[in-house]
Amino acid sequence: MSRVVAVALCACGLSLSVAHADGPRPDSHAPIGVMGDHRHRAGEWMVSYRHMDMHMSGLLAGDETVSPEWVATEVANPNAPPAFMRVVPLSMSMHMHMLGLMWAPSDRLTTMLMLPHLENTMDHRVFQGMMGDTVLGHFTAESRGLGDVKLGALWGLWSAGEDSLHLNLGVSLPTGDTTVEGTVLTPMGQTMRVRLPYPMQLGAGTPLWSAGLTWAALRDAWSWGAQALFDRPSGRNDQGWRPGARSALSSWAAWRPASSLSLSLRLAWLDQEAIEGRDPLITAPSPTADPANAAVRRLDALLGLNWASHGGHRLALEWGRPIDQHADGVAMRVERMVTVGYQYAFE
Ligand SMILES: [Cu+2]
Repeated sequence: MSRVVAVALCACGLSLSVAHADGPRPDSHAPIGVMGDHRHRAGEWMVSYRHMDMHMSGLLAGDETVSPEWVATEVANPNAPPAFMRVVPLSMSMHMHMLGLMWAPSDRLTTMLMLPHLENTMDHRVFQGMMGDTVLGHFTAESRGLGDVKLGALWGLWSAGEDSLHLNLGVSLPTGDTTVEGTVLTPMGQTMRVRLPYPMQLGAGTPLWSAGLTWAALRDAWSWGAQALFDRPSGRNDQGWRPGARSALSSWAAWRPASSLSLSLRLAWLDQEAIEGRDPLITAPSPTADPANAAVRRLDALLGLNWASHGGHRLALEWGRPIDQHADGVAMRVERMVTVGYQYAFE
């Protein structure tokens, strides 16, 4: 968190020093958690770096918070035996470093490339034997590496004054590993090396197609916009599963207290469907190893800050937390998310 505060203070300090100059509008880009939100002029390039963190803690069944003991004694294991989920995730941290490249061959078309590197850790509580709520121990699983590389195109559909609408098209390539292993503790007290559950895998193992629309409008001290994005997997991967379809809706408004600084509020809705198929090597008696448990819905509220300089440099920060979340089965509860980013545009 201290890194986040440092970037925020830095951004504020820099904005005050150039507050009376006329640079690019900070809010001509959406809050930094939104991807594919802006196009570039013909011949313009942009490189970017984002650090995205998400922290999950506790468990959700439907709309209710549930305890690890309840999961271990009441939730049926589809890979039985054991009959119940004896290995219960307590918390998960997902860190993503993402390098981005944008280039506009024309005023109408901007192309994008995104390279993600992921670091995931998940803490577990293991309950002893086949039943009861005696705790046997704890372990942490980790995975890290390249995620799925994404290619995108933004096609201008309409613009009038400071209002614009574009089409988002993209494909993510199956560059992330779907066979990541880790060392786990079993309810029988053995330490084993196994393929880790779905949320710890680094990619989809199959291309995901995405399509959407982004609308943005700028006025004097205000701006606002909205984006709808839909991801669909092309088929099952070599391990026998595919991620569920994903629909994301986002809308934001930003206010400029100074010419180079904007503050934003965003609401983001996510609908993630269940995994289809299953990997026969993912068999842990754990909620994260059941493909049905990937189905979640969430509404997040996020506060953001954008700063833009003359020379094409931008810094941005966005922090948020869910205001409503639902799991079709049993899922981890999202606590908070933070994105910090740097962008540099040049010709
Ligand atoms: Cu850009």
